[in-house]
Amino acid sequence: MRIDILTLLPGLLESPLGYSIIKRARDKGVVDIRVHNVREYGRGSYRQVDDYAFGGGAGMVMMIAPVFELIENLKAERQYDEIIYLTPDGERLAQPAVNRFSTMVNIMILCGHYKGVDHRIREHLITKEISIGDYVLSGGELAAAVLVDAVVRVIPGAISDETSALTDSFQDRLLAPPVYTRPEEFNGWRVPDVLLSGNHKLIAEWQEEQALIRTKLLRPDLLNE
Ligand code: 6GU
Repeated sequence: MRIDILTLLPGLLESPLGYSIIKRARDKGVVDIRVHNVREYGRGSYRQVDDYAFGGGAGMVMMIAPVFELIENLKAERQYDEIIYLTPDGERLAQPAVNRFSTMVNIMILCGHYKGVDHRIREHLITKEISIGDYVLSGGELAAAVLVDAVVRVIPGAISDETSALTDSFQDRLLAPPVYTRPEEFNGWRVPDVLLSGNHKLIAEWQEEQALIRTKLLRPDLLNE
């Protein structure tokens, strides 16, 4: 899978995409992530990428031409399954969309900044608008890191233990059960006996029950979807 990310702040993205599962997936060739600096397509000797909003109001708007040119250059090289714009007024991201993105061949992600991008980009080039939650970030970069992390970890081959991503919270619409490791007792706090029993059927039943209890308690909304 190939992911092209378009941003005004490439530095903000490179670090979060350089560790752990994403780094290993990139090193293995499971995913090819390219970060493109929109400023390289900026106008004039100052490489201008933003301008005042028509109609007034505070805040700058990302200009149409630099973003258009970069997107068109990329589209000339390959076909994109989805061109995603990250914006707080997009569709709220959840696991089903993440799983769908993970099956795609090429996706492009545009990070919004300032007051956002000229709306004509959204009308004519963007195929999907995504938000990562009901709060406002300074730009789409951290949202892009969240989206890419979520997508890459479910690509087959990204995680060595292939069942691991499937046992994540949300994959079965349930929160994950609690987990423990050694020692069996710490400060008098014991690991639940069933997990030490060696009875795999009993353990699986306990984990399923815990997942259901925790979902009912913490996220009852997930059970009514
Ligand atoms: Cl995708 N972008 C920004 N700027 N803020 C957000 C967001 C995205 N998702 C939630 N808040």
